[in-house]
Amino acid sequence: MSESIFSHFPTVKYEGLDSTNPLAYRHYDADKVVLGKPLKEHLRFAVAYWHSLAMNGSDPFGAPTIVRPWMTHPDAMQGARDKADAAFDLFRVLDLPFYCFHDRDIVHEGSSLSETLKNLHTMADYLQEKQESSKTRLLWGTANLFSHPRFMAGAATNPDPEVFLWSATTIKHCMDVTAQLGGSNYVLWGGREGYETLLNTDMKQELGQFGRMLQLVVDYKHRIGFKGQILIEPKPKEPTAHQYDFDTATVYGFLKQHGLESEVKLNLEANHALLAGHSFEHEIATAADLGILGSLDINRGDPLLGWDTDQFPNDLYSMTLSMYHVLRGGGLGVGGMNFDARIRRQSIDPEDLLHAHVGGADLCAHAFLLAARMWEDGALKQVIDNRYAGWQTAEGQNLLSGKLSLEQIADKAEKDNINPQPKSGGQEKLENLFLRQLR
Ligand code: XUL
Ligand code: CO
Repeated sequence: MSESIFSHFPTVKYEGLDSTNPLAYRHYDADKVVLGKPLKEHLRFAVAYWHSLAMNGSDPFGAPTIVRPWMTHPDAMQGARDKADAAFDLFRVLDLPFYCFHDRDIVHEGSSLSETLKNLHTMADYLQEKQESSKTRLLWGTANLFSHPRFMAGAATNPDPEVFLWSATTIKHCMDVTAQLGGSNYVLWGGREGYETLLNTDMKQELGQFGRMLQLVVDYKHRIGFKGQILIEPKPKEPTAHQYDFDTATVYGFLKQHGLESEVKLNLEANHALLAGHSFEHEIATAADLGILGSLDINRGDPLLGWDTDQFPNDLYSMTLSMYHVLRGGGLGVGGMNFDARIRRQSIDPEDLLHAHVGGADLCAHAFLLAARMWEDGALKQVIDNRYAGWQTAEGQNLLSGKLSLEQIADKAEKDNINPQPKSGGQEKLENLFLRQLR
């Protein structure tokens, strides 16, 4: 176990609103009991290994700017261990309860499938050791089935069955490792599961393969007795022009088609919602209503840019609405809030990572506390209940019961000489009501 770039930082503490310490939590009071349980159990924050430990700041126009010692180690396996040491130091400093990883974040590929899997299991054993002396646990594991060129035409949806085989094998081992480390969830983000042009794509064939892979995953979960949730992470575009798991509604249709809607939930990401032309709260509310709200990837996009910028969140308005719908949906259960966010290319100091997470955790905690207060006082719910109150009357219920045919409804409407009057939606008043509570 080596010293790392994070070893010398003290653990970030909650110091309250009056603190002027930039590396203190001002809202995230982990043990504060809200709605019957500690804040940390509602929020279940996680650090994303790929952004915080593996990302090097390179972009299509320039070389890496973020160079960590483990990235240049001549012995790659020792580099992977040094990276894990740094990861657990970072978790200790941030005092956050969970982390998430892809196989490729924790260790490099070998020269064959077997060697690649051996590397994975070697590092999983090392992470298990690290967890023994840490409070931080695994929120979810996943497989990177998109970076290597073999996946350029997809993983499960690849025209070549050998790539399907490779992917299925990788997922099996990543699920084993996730179970070994006590992960609460296993995530499937369809990296390159999509297409660029119909000139070379048999969409029906590809979606059939995609459904088969998901069924295999669910069957295996039950066979090994994995108690966690299987989660799909929707995203509409990038890297492919047409990603198959477009948004919550699309994925729900896919789950229904394969009879898996009670087996699989969703991991929703704020930036992906934006790319789909939705808001984060829309995606959360939709999933909550469909009973498939699983976990969240917390970040933000840039509305001026059409790609996944994965920035740390800073919009209290949208995050509070999002948290409100998490509460309305009954909370995240064994899901959590993973900071699928990265520091900018110019933020090259280790300390930049700390500021990013402290700000993100505080923003979410602040939003959650505000949403909890709104949920408890019930004013917003009251407005909506009143707006739909007509449906609670005997007449309203009758319409929904299926007892009346279209002809009976038409006869009755005419007999009663109905004359519905427009009513204000009161949007501006409600926006003021909402804004006034953001303090
Ligand atoms: C990509 C993305 C991934 C998933 C995990 O946009 O969000 O990092 O969260 O594969
Ligand atoms: Co994500």
